Amino acid sequence: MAKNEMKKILITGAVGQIGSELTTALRKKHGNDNVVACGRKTKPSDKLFNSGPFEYVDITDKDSVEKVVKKYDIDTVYNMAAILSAVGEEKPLVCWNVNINGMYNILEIAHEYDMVRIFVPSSIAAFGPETPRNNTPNETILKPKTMYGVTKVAGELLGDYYFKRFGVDVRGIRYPGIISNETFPGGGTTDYAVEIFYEAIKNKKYTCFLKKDTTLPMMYMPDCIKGTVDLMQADIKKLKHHCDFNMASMSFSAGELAAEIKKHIPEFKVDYKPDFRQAIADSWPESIDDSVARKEWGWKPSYDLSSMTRDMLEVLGKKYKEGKL
Ligand code: AKB
Repeated sequence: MAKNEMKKILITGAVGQIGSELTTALRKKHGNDNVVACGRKTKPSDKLFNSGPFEYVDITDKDSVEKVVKKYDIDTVYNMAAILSAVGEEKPLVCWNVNINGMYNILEIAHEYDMVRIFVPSSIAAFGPETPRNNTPNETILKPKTMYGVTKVAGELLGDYYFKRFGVDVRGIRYPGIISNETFPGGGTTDYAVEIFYEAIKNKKYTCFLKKDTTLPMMYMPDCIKGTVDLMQADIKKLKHHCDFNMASMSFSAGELAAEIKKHIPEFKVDYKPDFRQAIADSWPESIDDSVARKEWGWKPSYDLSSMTRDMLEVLGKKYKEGKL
């Protein structure tokens, strides 16, 4: 088999918001038995557990990763295990340990086992207050003020280093806030944009932890999964970048999202009580320029604010009626 073919895939952080849906998508594409889902502690959903192999792995413990890599003959890793921005400010050392030491273990194992490809997510958190806030370019000032952001910049550099120095094919995207309806996000600053939908459906009211006019780049999960899989399949000869692709689809303020939901649920009420996450959001861009991803691997999103909102309310509304929310 050519080194280019991904035949046995490991997903760390598979119980998390992106990891869980990525696991489903990759199992559909590559076959259930070829995609090993890993979590550290959290019990996987029945869907995740019953659809293919599941293992408990702590990425900060190299041996535990290596055991699973050997057991399944893994050649590709999507390293989705991470501590996000808000929890990262509460527990900066844990954030560094998981996001950097954990990632380092994955890269070392990839190098030792001559793996085909590794995915390492970055984030809009790699940017900081000195970065141009609108249409933020791919190449720009990276001086984040959160520990999460520091680990994202260091992670991009580490991934690029492993590519250049050891030839490990590491790829990564700077994710915006991801909106989804399957697994709840945990510990991020953009989480409000998911919570608001659940509360709109369940209680018709929501207290937002960011100010009404706070605008951030966001993306609907189907686009996030498509972009991630497309980058991993892109022809390496066309990639000039590796671990630091801007990827955009929509930007909106908390107030604009509330107004969009109100079009469907007119009685929905939102009030705003900003907490410590406001300062994190204020240090991030409002919109980003993803022309590099479009050019190098053909990135193109499908959802905007209105189509994402309609779909979120439809999916969650159905779950609510079935007593599953
Ligand atoms: C967070 O809010 O921390 C994440 C992110 C933008 O990386 N969703």
